[in-house]
Amino acid sequence: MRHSNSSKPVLFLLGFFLLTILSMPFYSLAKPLDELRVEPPFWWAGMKYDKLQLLVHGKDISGLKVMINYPGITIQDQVSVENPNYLFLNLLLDQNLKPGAFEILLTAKGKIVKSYRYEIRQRETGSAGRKGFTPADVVYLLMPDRFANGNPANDNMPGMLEQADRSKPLGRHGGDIAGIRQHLDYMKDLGITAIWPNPLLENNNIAESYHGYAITDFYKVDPRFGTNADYRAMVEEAHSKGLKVIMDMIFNHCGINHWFINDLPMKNWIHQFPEYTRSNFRAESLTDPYASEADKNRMLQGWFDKHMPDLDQRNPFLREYLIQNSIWWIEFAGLDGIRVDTQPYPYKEMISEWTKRVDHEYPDFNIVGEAWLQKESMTAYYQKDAIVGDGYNSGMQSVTDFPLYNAMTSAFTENEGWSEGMARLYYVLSQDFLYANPGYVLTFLDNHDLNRYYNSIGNDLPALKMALTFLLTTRGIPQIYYGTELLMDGNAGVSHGDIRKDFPGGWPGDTINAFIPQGRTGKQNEVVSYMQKLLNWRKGNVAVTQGGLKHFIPENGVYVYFRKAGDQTVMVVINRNEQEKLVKMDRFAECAHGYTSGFDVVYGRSVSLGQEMSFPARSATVYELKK
Ligand SMILES: [Ca+2]
Ligand SMILES: [Ca+2]
Repeated sequence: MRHSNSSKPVLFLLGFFLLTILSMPFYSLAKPLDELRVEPPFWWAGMKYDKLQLLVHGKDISGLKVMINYPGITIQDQVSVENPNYLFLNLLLDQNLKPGAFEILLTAKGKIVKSYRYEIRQRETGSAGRKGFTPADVVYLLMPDRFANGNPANDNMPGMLEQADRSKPLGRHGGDIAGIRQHLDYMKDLGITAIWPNPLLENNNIAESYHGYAITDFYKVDPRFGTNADYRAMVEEAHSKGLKVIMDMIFNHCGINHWFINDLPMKNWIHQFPEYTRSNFRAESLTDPYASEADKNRMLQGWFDKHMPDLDQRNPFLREYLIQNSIWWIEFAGLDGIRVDTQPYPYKEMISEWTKRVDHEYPDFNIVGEAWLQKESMTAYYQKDAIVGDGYNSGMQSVTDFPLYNAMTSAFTENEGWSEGMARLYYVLSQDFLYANPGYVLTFLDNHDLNRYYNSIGNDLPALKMALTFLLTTRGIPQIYYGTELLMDGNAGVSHGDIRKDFPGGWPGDTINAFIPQGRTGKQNEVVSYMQKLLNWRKGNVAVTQGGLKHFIPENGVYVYFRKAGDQTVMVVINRNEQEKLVKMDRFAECAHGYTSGFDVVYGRSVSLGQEMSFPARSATVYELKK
């Protein structure tokens, strides 16, 4: 049902009426009969996109007439839907719209029944030109509940269903935004340049609310993590230290206790079934030329989990709601990037519309999609300007590189073979012709859903160092999961709690404080300083962060590759063998020709380049080549 209130005489009369009541001194005393919820709760002047959809929620409001009197804002239409507790307002925003505040009045027979004070804010200077994360960044993924508890006073909050209990692997442990802020210097010193916290928005669920992926309010930070203002302050503080912040967003589902799930605007806001129907989790069906509709629908429409209703992004009101929500957070919190959860699970048309809208407002922004897919071709399909597939363009510059992740889990520990060991890396990278932009894939050894890498490789420290070196010097945007530097060990098969352990020292009273060298073991400090060297060096190295890649097929357990930009060349040699290895250099002449020495970036010494060079057992060597 659509109502229109755009006829001119009506507008004139309304305007007159509004001017009259707004000038009355009693007006500020008029209290709404009950609370209205309006989302987005405020907006900004000077956005490029000239429309704004407001979701208005309140008891029995659908028949009320909405009035707004503010220069630069026109109500295009107000829409009632199936549920009488909703109104959707489509507003037109004039390019000359100025910051300020006004009342959204809901009236009946000329009388104000409810009102909401709406605000048009001033954008931050340079907001539209913000720079997203790039291959020059290294992303640190941390689980806020498990990283650091900076404020024990917010561990339990009124109205929140789950209480903190640090003894439960899947319980809430009390980590929060204050904890992240207290350790920004730790992350900066480690050498990472961007942080990706798992979702921080409200998850008011009875259990397992700690992970954040069952959101119950898209506009509110969970009070056990802090406030919206705390989120913003965290971003500001991170920026002041040269760190970017990437927000984790979810468009596929929300939490079963989301306020709008408890009072659905319309039936097709979510996918509903006669009985609980789970997704088949077969993203392959979406690109499979022989896929049945039944399989595709089950994939797209089935619920991710019992407590995660599946949103139907074909619903234009919901689609707009989600798109605006993401733009609201970019603008409000000052984000540098978005990581979008379960990227193939929402309708792909919504994803491409969303990325277009984000790109329209923020042309240099960046988004990484979680595409948990086994094949390079499928991963490539979900990247912006994909050159494989049916012409679909997700508009997403970055996608998670699961094929390389899979290869890395065994490349440095299993025996070398024709297609085993480091050949796995070679095979994955050789498929990069499928990608529109292979340099922008997100590469990782593990994350919050996967076995800890140290676990995957059987607690093999030299293998970890080889893997980290590879991760930080091959193509892509590296992502490191918190605790990798502490050799955290954990198996997702045991429990998700096992791969999401508390960072020692993050809680008051912790007996070990691994944030400082004195609190770490010798092995942990060895990894931390190894990472510090590579990460801090990487920041300024154009060859690795922007340059081309040329590699040589792994032979006899040795993998050699070069990164080159302009006159900067980096040579990486990974020797998997149990013994030191002599390597003949003539094979690499096309890359090494003309260079006379290499500066070892980890050990800080120069070596002359000879006909034959020796590389230590089970190690990776990174040389900056010099003429
Ligand atoms: Ca806390
Ligand atoms: Ca879905």
